[in-house]
Order: sequence, then structure tokens, then C-alpha cells
Amino acid sequence: MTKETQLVFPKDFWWGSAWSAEQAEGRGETGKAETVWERWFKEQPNRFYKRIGPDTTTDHIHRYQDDVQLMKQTGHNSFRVSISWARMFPDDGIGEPNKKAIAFYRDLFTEMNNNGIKVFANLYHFDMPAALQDQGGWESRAVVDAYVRFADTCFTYFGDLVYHWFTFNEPLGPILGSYLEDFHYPNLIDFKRGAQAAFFTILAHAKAIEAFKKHQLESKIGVILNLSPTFPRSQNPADVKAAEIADLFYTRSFLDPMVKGTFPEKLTSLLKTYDQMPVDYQTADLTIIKENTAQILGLNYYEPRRVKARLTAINPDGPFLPDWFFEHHVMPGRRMNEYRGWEIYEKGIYDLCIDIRDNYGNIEAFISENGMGVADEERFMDKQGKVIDDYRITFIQDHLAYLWQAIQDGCNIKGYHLWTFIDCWSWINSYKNRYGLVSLDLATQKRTIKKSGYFYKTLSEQNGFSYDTDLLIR
Ligand code: BGP
Repeated sequence: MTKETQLVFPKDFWWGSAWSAEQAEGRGETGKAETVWERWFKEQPNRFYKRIGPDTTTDHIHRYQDDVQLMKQTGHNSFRVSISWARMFPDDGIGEPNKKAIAFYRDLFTEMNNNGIKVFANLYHFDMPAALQDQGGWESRAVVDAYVRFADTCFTYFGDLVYHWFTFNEPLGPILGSYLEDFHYPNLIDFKRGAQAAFFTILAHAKAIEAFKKHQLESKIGVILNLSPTFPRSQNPADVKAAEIADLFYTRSFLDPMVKGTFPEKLTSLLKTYDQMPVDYQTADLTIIKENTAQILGLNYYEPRRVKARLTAINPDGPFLPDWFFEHHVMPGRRMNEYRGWEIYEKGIYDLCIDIRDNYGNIEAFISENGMGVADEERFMDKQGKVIDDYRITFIQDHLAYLWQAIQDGCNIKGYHLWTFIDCWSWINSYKNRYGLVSLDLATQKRTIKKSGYFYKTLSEQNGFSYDTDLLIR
């Protein structure tokens, strides 16, 4: 016998989804500087699944009016876009702002507002103008200044239309990808340079917030972080220590300075021991970081982090990496999303929210990404071409049940945004895994609402759903 109860979410809960400019817009005719993704695709198309690059993607730039109607039909009361720096400043990310880009974003945001969809605008989602990367990207103070000018321009032109602002999406991603793990351009392996880029990213966040405050807008500004609660394999002290260090590198590294304004001492002392501190950091920078912290926090949750003490010795001649201190733990019995290679562990969303409640002043927060990418979804299409994605509905419900529990336990959670709205371009995975509430036929650009899209509409209208809470791990 099931004991289902209606899980009701707080009033005015933000139901929606997210995507980014580079993954969804397509190039269009507004003028746009070359981005690092376009550059990398040109240089190494073989690194991208089926050699599909970022030039066309989901063609939102030509279809945004229809897309806003699809947002409505799938229950969105809010939606996160990113504003393309390369489009706003087509002259290599600097120079004069682009009137056509301003017109495009103003039209899009107006259309969203007119349809009851709050605009969540993010300023950076992995899409550095290539010419600025040539100047050092986030390793350069001049690039930080160019970013702040771009941010300030956006506050000026879109401040009346945007509900909440975000300085960065997953700032850790480009550091890992570009400096440690070879999945973002320019594919270096160099921790110390990565530390410099990380520091200047944090400085750019603080300086954008400083600029934002001068505009005296009603909206808030924050940051979106990808956070995974870290679990040691066991309570053996060696495993616990390994987990603590992994957590410093991957969780506290950005969360502490961007939300609290300070760097974790244990992390800086470890970096000093291994001579991996950034070269250029000044007292004045630390003051700016201290005084300009996030006002709202987006939490991207996909999977937990499980680690154990190293089984093998490190190669002293190899480059310094966080993995010197731990190994990833493959937990027996774990459930996987095999298409993406990510573990599915719903309770992680609860643990994450509790961490924010207890250690970050219970700052106003929301789930800014969570979702399930699945390959070859045509397999699940009915005769009308609708994807019957019951697995995605279950995935959403199982995570939301824990989110609901976190709210009952006092977490200051204001909404849930799924990744993603219409299937979009997934970086090097291109269109392999589909995440959307709406499917995309890439050849024709035809959009079709999936079963999960209809479920999402009902979820949003009812502001909840019915669930057997006995299934939750307490
Ligand atoms: C997040 C990014 C998104 C999105 C998502 C899914 O980390 O913010 O841009 O891509 O992950 O990951 P992927 O596209 O790599 O499957």
C-alpha cells in the first residue's frame, strides 16, 4: 500500500530551467566575437561528439518568441539565460557595446516578462571571447576589467528587465577544464596558473557585485556553483582526511570567498606548502572580495563526490594536481546515469542544502541546475514524436522530495531550475545526451514537448506533487 502525500512547496516558488548562450543561441546575425568554443572547434573538431560545434546549436536567436511560448506551456515562471559577452562586445570582447545584441536581449527579456516568466540572467557561462583568452583569459587583470565593464553594461541596459543576476555559472568548471583536466580550451595542465585564474575569477565576481550595487536595482546578484557533497569511503581517518582535502579543492575553494568573502585557511596553507599559490594577489583585492559577496546562491547539483585515501604513490615528476591527496571511490551498489557517467544519489541535494544552511548563514538559495542527460531518446518516442521520458519524471520527483524535506528542515530554498528547457549543445558531448523538457530535431529544429514537459507544467501549477515520503532516507 503506498502512502502518498502532497508535497507542497513555498508560495511563489521558482519553477523553471536554465541554459546558456553558447549552448542554445546559435551565432545569428547580430555580430559576435569568436569565443573559445568556436576557436577550439575550428582547431580540433575531432574533440566534439559527431563533430557538431557551437555555430548552430538550438537556434534560439531566431526562435525566441516561439520558445517563450514553450516555456509557458511547460510551466516556467522563471528561466535562466546567460548573456553572451562575445555578442555584447563583438569587437573581441572590448570596445563599444553592440546595439543589435542589446536589442535582442531586451526583446527576449520583455517577451519573457510579458508571459509571466522571471528573467534570471547570468553573465558568464564558459564563453570567453577568444581574443581575450589570447591575452591570458582569467589569468589577466585586464580581462577582469573587461568583464566588469561588460557586466556594468548589462546592468545599465537590462537592469529594468532582469529579476536576479549571477556573475558566473560554475566558475570551477573552466579552471578544471582549462588547467587540470583537459576538457576546456586552451587545454593546459598547470595548477599554479589555474590558481591564478581562479583567484582572478573570484576577484571579477566581487568587482561585478561592487559595480552592481552602484545601480541600486531591486534585483539581487549572486553566483551559481556546482557543488557535490563529499563523502569518504569509510570513517577510517585516512579516508576522512582524503575527503576533507577533496572538499577544500572542489567545494570550499569558490564557495567560501564568493559567499563569505574569505579563503579557507587550510586550502591556502596547503597551496603554500606545495608552492601553488597564485603569483599576483594583493591586499586591496582581498578587501574587495571581503566586501562584495553573493546576495543569492544558485546550487547546481548532479552527483555526489566519493573519495578514498590514495592506494598508489604519486609520481613526483608529474604535475601537481588535487588527486595527489585522494582517489575517487567507486561505491559498490551505486546507481549510475550511464550515458553521462554520473552517479544518481538524490539525497545529495538534501545534504548540500543543509551545508548551506549550517555553514553559509542560510543564504537565500535555489537549485539552479539538476537534470538527467540521456542518449538516443528517439527510442522512447511515441507515434506522435513525443518522448515518453518517465525516467526523467522519476529523477525530478526523487530529487524534489529531498528538496522539500530540506525546506521543511529550515533551508532557505526559493526554487528549482532543471537542466534544461529545450535539448541544447553540451560542450564536447555536443548533442549526445539530451536533457530537455522539450526535444529538438537538430536537422529541422522542430521542438516537441516531452512527457516530462507536461509533467513539469502540472508540477508548477500545483506547486507540488504527490509522493510516498517513506521512501526518503532519513
Ligand atoms: C553543467 C553546466 C551546463 C550543462 C550541464 C550538463 O555543469 O553548467 O552548461 O552542460 O552541466 O552537463 P553536460 O552538458 O556536460 O552533460
